[in-house]
Amino acid sequence: MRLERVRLHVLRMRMKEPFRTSFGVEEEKRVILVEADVEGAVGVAECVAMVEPLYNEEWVEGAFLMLRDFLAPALLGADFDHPREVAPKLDFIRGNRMAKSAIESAIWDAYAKARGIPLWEALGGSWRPIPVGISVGIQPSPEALVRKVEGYLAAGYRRVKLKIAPGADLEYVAAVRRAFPDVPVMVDANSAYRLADADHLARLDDYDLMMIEQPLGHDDIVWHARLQSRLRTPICLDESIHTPEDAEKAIAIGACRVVNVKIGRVGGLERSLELHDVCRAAGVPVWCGGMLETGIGRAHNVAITTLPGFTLPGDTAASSRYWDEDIIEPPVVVTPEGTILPPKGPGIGYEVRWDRIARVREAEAELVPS
Ligand code: OSB
Ligand code: MG
Repeated sequence: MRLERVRLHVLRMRMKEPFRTSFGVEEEKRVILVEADVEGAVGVAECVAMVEPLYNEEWVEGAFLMLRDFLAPALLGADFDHPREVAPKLDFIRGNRMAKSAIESAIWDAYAKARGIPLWEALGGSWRPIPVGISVGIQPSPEALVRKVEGYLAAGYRRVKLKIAPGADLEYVAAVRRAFPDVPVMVDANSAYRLADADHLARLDDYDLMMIEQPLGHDDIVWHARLQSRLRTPICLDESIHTPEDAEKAIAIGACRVVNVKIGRVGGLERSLELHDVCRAAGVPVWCGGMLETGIGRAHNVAITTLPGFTLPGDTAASSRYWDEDIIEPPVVVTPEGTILPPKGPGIGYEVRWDRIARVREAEAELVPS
């Protein structure tokens, strides 16, 4: 197999509503799509780097240059037998995992399409309806949050994740718990607390939460272990886990009892499979996180979620969560039972709407072997 051509597309897409976390507000999506030509098949994936480097160190403009000037040139013309060989070829470049993931995941899609099999099958998953939840941004008041959650539960979502931050935590969680005593609820702090807040965070133990995601530093593992020893609520790590080995370390010292898998955060599908395997071997459940993806990123999330270690509902909501008009056909839909049915067609299994993409494209680049 040879990577024959790479095309990059930078899109700007209006989101239905802004998404507020402890680190900022996302009002508009800018996203890089990567197309990879392999064996006459064209694979596609998206780069989940955000407009500003607030979730991690990557950002859209930087990721575009990373892909154009380093990653595509490193892979174009290279020979490989299987997409699992792609990730190691990019190891010589430090970090930049979201950019790496975009090109690697596009090659996986091309590989599956060339063989006429679904991406989930190429990844070793098995078909099943995937239970999904929804991530709810910080709202202006606890009452507003309860109203939002009510709507999402009515739409079928199986669990809700509430974004929290100092000043928007206990009261908000209490209001949701009071309104919906039996609904699976979790919270995500996106690194908004310090270890000194342990007593405050321990008060969350009263609300029977599935887990608290990334309460402490984005680059911390050790203090999370210290904190976990003081909480009944399981800690889930997101930002701190960049590699399968990070997860091994975190699990070894008791820093988390759950792991969030984001394909982009760990550098692609191969690394996601390894992360899944490490957690599964340790008996630690994983679930698939989200990065406000277009349908293309959502499709990759659906595929990885078919692996057996994904035993908790993920953040991969329906296309309609953020988009009036998604760039795939059909859109990702959530059943009234709160599941997504993985498509059975080749590759990601959704058609890409290039006509719609052309209307929201700001820039593009085409790269071929030199
Ligand atoms: O921490 O999981 C997170 C979105 C952007 C950046 C970080 C996170 C999130 C979400 C949203 O929680 C998940 C989604 O709806 O895609
Ligand atoms: Mg998170």
